Amino acid sequence: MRFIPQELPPEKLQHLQLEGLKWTVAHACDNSPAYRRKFDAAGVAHKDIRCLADIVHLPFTDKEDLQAEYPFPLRAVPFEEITRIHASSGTTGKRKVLCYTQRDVDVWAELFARCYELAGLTRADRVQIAVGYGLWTAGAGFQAGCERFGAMAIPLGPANAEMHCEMLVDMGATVFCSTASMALLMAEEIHKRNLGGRIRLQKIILGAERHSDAMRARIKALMGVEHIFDIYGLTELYGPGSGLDCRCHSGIHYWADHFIFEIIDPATLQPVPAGTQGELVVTTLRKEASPLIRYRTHDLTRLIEGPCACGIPFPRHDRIMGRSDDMFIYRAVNIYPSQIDHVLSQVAGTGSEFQIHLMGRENGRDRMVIKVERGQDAGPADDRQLAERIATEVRRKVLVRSDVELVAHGSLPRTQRKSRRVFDHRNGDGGSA
Ligand code: DLL
Repeated sequence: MRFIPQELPPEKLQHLQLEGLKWTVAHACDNSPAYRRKFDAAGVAHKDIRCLADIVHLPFTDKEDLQAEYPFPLRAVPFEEITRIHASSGTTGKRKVLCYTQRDVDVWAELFARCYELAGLTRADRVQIAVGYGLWTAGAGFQAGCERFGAMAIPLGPANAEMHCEMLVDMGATVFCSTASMALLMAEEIHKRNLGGRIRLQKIILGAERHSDAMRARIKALMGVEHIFDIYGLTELYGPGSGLDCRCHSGIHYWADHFIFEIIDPATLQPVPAGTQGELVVTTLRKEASPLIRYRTHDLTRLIEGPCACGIPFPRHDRIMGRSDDMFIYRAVNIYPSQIDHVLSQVAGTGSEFQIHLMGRENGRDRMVIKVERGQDAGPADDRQLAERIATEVRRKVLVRSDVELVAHGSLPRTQRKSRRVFDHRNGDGGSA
C-alpha cells in the first residue's frame, strides 16, 4: 500500500483528529469573517475545543451559509493563495462555490489515490473517466487522483455512448468511472452492442447519487465486471473521494484523518445513538481555502461500528440511503424515494428504473403514480399481476396507496449525470419534491 496508511491505532487517529479540529477552528476564526460571526453568535471560541467531544459546542454550517456568502463563501485565505474554484449547481438558489489552495488540491489528489488503491487498482490499470469535467468536481477529482496513483487516465467525460464503446474496446480500459446512472446507461449499451467479449473491464467505480442494490446487480451482470465500488463525496468536501467501499463491500471507508463524521437527527439536531441512521455532518481537518465546520450534508446514512474484514484502519459509514431534503409528503405520510426503491428491488420481474409522480387532488385526495420498468425479459402480459403485487407491497411497507404503471424495459430516460426520481405535479410545476 503506497497511499493508505496501514498503521493508525485509535489513539493516533484521535490525536490527529483533535489537532486537525483545533487547527481548523482557529484558522476559521482568525481568517474567515463569516465563521467568526457564527462563532460569536454561538458564544464559542477556539480555546473552547479541548477534546473531540467539544465539537458539539460548535454551530452547524449549512448550504444557506454557502449561498449567502456567494461568490466566495467561507473563504479563509487571501485570494492570492486560491489556485482553483469548483462549484456545484445546487437545486435552488445560487450555485455553491468552493475555493482551493494548491495544498487543498494536492490533499484531494492524495485522498483520491487512496480510493483507487482501496479498489485494488495497480499502475497497469487503464481508467476510463466518464464523469463531467469543468466546474463540477467529478472530472477533476477522478483525473488528478488517477495521475497521483499512477494508472493510465482516459479522460472522456460524459461524451456519447458510441465514443465510450469505441474507447473501451480500443484502449482496453479495465476500470470505468461514472455516476450510477451513466454506468447503467453504458452497461445496457454494451449489452445491446454485444461487446462483452471485446472489452476488458474489471471494475466500476460509481457514485454521485443514491442507487439501489437492483441497479448495482444489473450493471454488474451486464458489464460482466468483478466489482462495483461505491465512491462518496461532495463539492464541499473537495469533491468525490472522501471514501470508498473496499472489496468486502460492507460499508464505505472514509478518510478519518481528514474528516470528522457525525450523525445527527435532522429534526432535533442532536447526535443519534451509535449505529443509528441519521444525517451526516462533516468537519474537515486540513482544508485551507474553504474549511467546513459541522457542515450538514443532508445525506442519510449511519456509522458502522467495529473493524472491517479488509483490515484497513479506517472507519466506515453505510451507503447513502437518500437525502433528508428528498423526503416528500403524500397523504400525510413522509416518504423517501429510497423506500419505494427498496420495495421495487424486492419484487421479482421489475427493472431497476422507476419514477414517482405525485398528482393533484382527485376526489379530494392526492394520487401517487409509480412508473416502473418491466424486467428485461418480461412482456406486458403479466403487467396487471405485477402492478398489483407492487402496489400491495408499497401499501404494506410504506403504508400508502399507489397506482403502478409498468413501462417497457429501457423506456425511462437514461442520463449521464444524476437521475431524477420524483416529479411533483401537485403545484402544477412538475418540480422535484
Ligand atoms: O456528486 C461528487 C461525486 C462525483 C461523488 C462523482 C461521486 C462520484 P456534488 O455534485 O456536490 O458532488 O453532489 C454531492 O451527491 O451530497 C450526495 O447526496 C450525492 N452523492 C455523492 N456520492 C454519492 C454516493 C458529487 N456514492 C451529493 N451515493 C451528495 C449516494 C451520493 N449519493
